[in-house]
Amino acid sequence: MSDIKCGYVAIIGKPNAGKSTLMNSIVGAKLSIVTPKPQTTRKKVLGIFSDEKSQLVFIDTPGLLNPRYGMQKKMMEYVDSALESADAVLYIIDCFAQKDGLDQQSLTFLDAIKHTGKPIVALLNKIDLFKDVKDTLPIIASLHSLGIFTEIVPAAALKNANTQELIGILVKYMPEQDYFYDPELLSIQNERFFVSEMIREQVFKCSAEEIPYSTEIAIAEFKERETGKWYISADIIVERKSQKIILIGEKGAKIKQIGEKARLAIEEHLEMPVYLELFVKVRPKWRDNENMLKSFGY
Ligand SMILES: Nc1nc2c(ncn2[C@@H]2O[C@H](COP(=O)(O)OP(=O)(O)OP(=O)(O)O)[C@@H](O)[C@H]2O)c(=O)[nH]1
Ligand SMILES: [Mg+2]
Repeated sequence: MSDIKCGYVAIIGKPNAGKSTLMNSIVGAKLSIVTPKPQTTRKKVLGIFSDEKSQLVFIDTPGLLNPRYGMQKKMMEYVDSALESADAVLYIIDCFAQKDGLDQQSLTFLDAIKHTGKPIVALLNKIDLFKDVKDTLPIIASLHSLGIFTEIVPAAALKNANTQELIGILVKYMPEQDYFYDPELLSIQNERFFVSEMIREQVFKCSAEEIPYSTEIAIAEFKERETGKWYISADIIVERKSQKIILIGEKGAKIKQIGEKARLAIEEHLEMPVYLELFVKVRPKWRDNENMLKSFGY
């Protein structure tokens, strides 16, 4: 039997808790997009942490919610399937937002997770927002009293604080088995996925109200070239004409801003100069359209 410990860790929690930030911090690469807005992550994103003796395959998931659209239903299916494959669940809590104890919705979600019978490690995130770390002690005590968590770890994903301790704890719950993936590998998603996510990240950051939530990205062309710039064109899908007008902006200023920021991120990721073209298209009610969801990879 190998003495390597290896397995899957499902990162679960409410929207905006810091799940994607945590995975990126641990893996040391920007694999999952992060924005200040809730419901940023929509699919499962894998991040692989390896050292000489262990491999943790993290599954970042969309924030827990009660689905209203077909898209949100799919998002919660990803959470279910991540839970299914997990050897341990890492439940992330924004301890600043939940400083008076977990809300009822969180407790309901946790009750369902408990029924999987998997070990649940709580990560009390964003402790940097407290002036005095001691102020987190009552929250830790109230989490203890729930009797759901096998461990409770205070941390700040954004500052990479206490994440080493977390790794040590998670490894304990992994079965003894050989590496699933080449230890050099950080992720298994393809470049098209990263590119579309980087564009979506800029739409989230550069637009307001319902627009980010009504938007999807479809890569239309992805041409790798031996010499010169790679050519990538993508459609930004929205639900209404009014949203298209806002996203394009006066004289195209908004879409230009989104394109420039996305291109810089894509170039850094691909380590290649890129020519990026964006088109805004209206697809009414795509979030409830099974075929369209499928074509967007849900
Ligand atoms: N102060 C502070 N902010 C954090 C920390 N971790 C994450 N954040 C911020 O919290 C916001 C949400 O972070 P994400 O990583 O996108 O959260 P998420 O849980 O993946 O959110 P969804 O994908 O929407 O479910 C971002 O603005 C992060 O910068 C932390 O430790 N401290
Ligand atoms: Mg996320």
